[in-house]
Amino acid sequence: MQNRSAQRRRSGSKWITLRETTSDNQDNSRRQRTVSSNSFGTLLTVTTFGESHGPAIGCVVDGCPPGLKLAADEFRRDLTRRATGTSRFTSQRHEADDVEILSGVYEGRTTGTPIALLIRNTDARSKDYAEVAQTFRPGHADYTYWQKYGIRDPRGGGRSSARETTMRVAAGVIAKKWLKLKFGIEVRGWLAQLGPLTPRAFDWADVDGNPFFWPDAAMLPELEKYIDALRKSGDSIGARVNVIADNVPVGWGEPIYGKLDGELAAALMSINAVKGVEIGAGFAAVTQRGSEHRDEMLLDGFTSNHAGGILGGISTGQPIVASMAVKPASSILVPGRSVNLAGEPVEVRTKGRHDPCVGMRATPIAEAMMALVLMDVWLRQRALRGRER
Ligand code: EPS
Repeated sequence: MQNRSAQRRRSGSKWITLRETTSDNQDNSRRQRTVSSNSFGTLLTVTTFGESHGPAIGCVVDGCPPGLKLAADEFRRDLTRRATGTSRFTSQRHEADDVEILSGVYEGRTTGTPIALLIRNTDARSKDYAEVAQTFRPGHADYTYWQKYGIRDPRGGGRSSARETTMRVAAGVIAKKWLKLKFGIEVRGWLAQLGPLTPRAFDWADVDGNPFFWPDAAMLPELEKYIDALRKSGDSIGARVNVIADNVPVGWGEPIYGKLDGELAAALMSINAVKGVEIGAGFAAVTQRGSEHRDEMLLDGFTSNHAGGILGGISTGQPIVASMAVKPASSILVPGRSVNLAGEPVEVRTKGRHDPCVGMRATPIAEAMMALVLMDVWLRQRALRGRER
């Protein structure tokens, strides 16, 4: 068996340690008892599967109570909001994103058994990834997947692709519907910052009327110009997405280790490219005084919502407010230094159909994750208190 530092010395590179001999790989597979993390949730669990360029992607939603009306065409709206190719400002991959309900629904209603959803990939162009297969895109999960598993599907980023988020959105449609019907809960998001640009006005009516989810329609020409120039330069940009849930009853979420804010942060942070999450005032709390940050309580309610609707990990009855930072995508045309599989220095330029701002498509994904967390904590609240609310 080869010793890793000896291999490093031989390849002359600190990056190449895992493409080892066959006997090493066999040894690794015995040693690594990895726990898969393709599922989340406690009483409402979601498991996603599939790769960006595989035949299909899918999910299993388990724990949805019986009796909810559900039809395949109900997934259309949110999947289209998230999809690529719906404007010139996103990746030009054109997926049909047609949902097939494979199980868990009978005569148009959920049965309480696992709901399996499938979407076939119809527009993968794997030849774009021939070069990527031999290198690590700087800033991409190419490198860590390869080191972790010793093998990776490089086509379209494989499992690490934003394509996976399609199934989060599909699962989220079920949770959003349930929460709305049962409690009137509305989960909505918007793009709160695109690179240096922030909205100067806010109107919910504007948010769904443009491909940016931007709440200030008067600024759209500015955004379009910005993204057009960015795309021309071959670069990408980060973004901030805000998401809010209205009408969440007081008392949901667990204390201590199962805090609602902790679960939300984990769920949002699990979205591809998310590098930061804030709840309520978030990092602004660092410079606030207690007298400013606290939300005073009057007979008719709280005077403010710096807590983001959560105190002690439990919902206050105020809107739940979260915000996330989405990094600029690493698949860009601007050349960057990296190494190839042989441990040699290379210059990487990523060709293909990529997003200049992945954050632009993240609003429906953030909504879905928040809805799934809320439905899960409600199921736990019902189990704890033995009643609907
Ligand atoms: C993605 C790269 C592109 C995007 C893809 C996410 O994939 P491809 O090169 O195969 O076109 O189009 O986004 C989707 C397909 C989607 O449905 O979101 C990436 O590297 O994450």
